Amino acid sequence: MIMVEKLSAEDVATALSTLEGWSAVAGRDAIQKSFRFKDFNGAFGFMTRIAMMAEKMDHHPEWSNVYNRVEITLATHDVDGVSERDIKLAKFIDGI
Ligand code: H2B
Repeated sequence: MIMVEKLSAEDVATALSTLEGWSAVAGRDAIQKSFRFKDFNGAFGFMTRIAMMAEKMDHHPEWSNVYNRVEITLATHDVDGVSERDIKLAKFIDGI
């Protein structure tokens, strides 16, 4: 199994400064971002692309969808915090 390390609060802050629109979740070691699309099709197409990458990475988002909105929280459950996997997935998501 590939080991993954929990990022320190300082490392998370540094990583967040390289990302657009992601912020730390209050009261929890995780990062979040909200997305809005034209309609449900736009939102679900976006989610489908993330789902395929999540399976490939074996790293999955916590998310919810209401019509054209998608709320995403990223955390690494194995370390109970944020790891490089979350930053990598956040960058992929922003590239869609
Ligand atoms: N996703 C996330 N976000 N964090 C994890 O720790 C995690 C995961 N672990 N997806 C993976 C699956 C693990 O449960 C499986 C068994 O590899």
